[in-house]
Amino acid sequence: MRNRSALVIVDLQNDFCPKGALPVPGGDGIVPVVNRYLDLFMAAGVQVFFTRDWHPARTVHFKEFGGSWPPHCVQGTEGARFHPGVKMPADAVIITKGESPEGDSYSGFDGFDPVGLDFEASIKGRGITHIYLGGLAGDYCVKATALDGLGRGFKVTVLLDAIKGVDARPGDSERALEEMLAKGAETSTIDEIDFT
Ligand code: VGL
Ligand code: ZN
Repeated sequence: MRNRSALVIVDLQNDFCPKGALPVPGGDGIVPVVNRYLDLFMAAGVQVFFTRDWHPARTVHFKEFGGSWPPHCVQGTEGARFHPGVKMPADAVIITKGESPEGDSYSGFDGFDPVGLDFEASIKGRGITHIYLGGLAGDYCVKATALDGLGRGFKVTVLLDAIKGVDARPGDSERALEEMLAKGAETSTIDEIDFT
């Protein structure tokens, strides 16, 4: 049922796009299809969520402080803004994650909505049981969000044409997808989308 569904676009932010601080190769290539999904889901009355990676300048997530990554998506910077080509619906709900200086927070389920509800509470409160997932990076935050969603009993459909992986090791995206499928995720592309 379409109103038990949500479209969740993960971390489609400047720093994950070419020229950003932690670029996903071709990451901005998903923007046109994400806009098509937005049109389609909005027309069907489906609630849309955008997660954003939103780090303090000093966090154990960054290499300099013991983590894995160059500084990226620092709160309030241009790199942390959503890609300017995304047609963000006025009633989209933004889920903010990665604010703690003490953790990584890859999953959207580590994030909070604007009134401070965690993502699970925020979607459950809206009666949502099925999430359709797109965004960046396919082999990190999209994967983590999918696995958390499945683990919490949500139906998860990965939008294959609206994700893009880092592939730090060749094959990471492929393995991420296999793991999501093994845990029960379904997949779709824009031409196959069916809300019934
Ligand atoms: C992400 C690495 C570090 C992501 C966030 O959004 O996939 N990846 N922080
Ligand atoms: Zn991050």
